[in-house]
Amino acid sequence: MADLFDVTFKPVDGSLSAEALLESAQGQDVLVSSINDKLDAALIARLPRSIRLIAQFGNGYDNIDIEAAYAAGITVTNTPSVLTEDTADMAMMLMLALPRRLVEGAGVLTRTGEWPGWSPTWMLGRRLRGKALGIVGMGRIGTAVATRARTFGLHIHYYSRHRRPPQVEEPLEAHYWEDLDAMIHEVDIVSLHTPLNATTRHILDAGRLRAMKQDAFVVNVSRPELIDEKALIGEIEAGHLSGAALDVFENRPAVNPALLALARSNHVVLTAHMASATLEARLEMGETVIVNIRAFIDGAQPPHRVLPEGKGRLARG
Ligand code: 8YV
Repeated sequence: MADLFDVTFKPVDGSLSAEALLESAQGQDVLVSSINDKLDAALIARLPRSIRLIAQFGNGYDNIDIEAAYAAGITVTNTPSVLTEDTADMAMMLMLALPRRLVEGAGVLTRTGEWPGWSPTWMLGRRLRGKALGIVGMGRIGTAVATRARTFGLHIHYYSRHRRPPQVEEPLEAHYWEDLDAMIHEVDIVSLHTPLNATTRHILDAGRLRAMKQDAFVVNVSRPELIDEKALIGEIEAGHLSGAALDVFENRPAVNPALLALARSNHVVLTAHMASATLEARLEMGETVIVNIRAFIDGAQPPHRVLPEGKGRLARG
């Protein structure tokens, strides 16, 4: 970026306060944001007029009020595709880690050092093969997860706004559910791969969590707000759900102490928002940001423009 543009980098590899962000945006044409930057309507209204493009470094863009940016004539772009495979790997890893007691088993050697030695009943987990996986959101990442899961012998079920064509469904032998509630009853694992917006916030609410099978579990590498986290904790504590494997949690970077306690008692596996954290993904995300900026500056339609719901691909801000 520094070779191509006149760039001001933020001093730290973390979050900026709203004031610091606004200050750093002074005199700039483009703002490169990430999930940590809360660009809500109030902040967008205060951005300097010079900002014409918000180039998100990330696939998800729920930190940005897309409607407000559009109304202000600011183009928004994201970096889809380049983190699909890594994110799907992480979902698969979490899906295996919980029933096969990976964290607990590794901890015996590295944390407690108290290994009694092998026995027939030592560290019994649950088999993944043959279980039913319910995928919520069968977009790029959901489909990549389904492809992996099928290879592991899981039966693929999915709920999505739109049914996928036979070319997608048939190789996966995927069963489409029009009704999420109906799917929830039937599956052993629910994995979330849908963007966060007003309709998907708490898509796994208390009622749906309660409706899941008793020994089912939840995987989330998407956004924490898709799950009613308090209800999830309550259901696991009450033994109504066998657990959860989560890469994301509400009120990040803090973690609810009750969730940590469940992780310590091995009902929950927690990783720290690292599903797309590979060097390759980060480099490709950066390259995608650059491509979006270059196209925009050259007066072309950036390839990964994000538009508000209902606005056509060719609509311009
Ligand atoms: C990113 C993510 O690392 O791209 C996304 O949607 O959740 C992450 O994996 C992060 O959002 C960077 O902005």
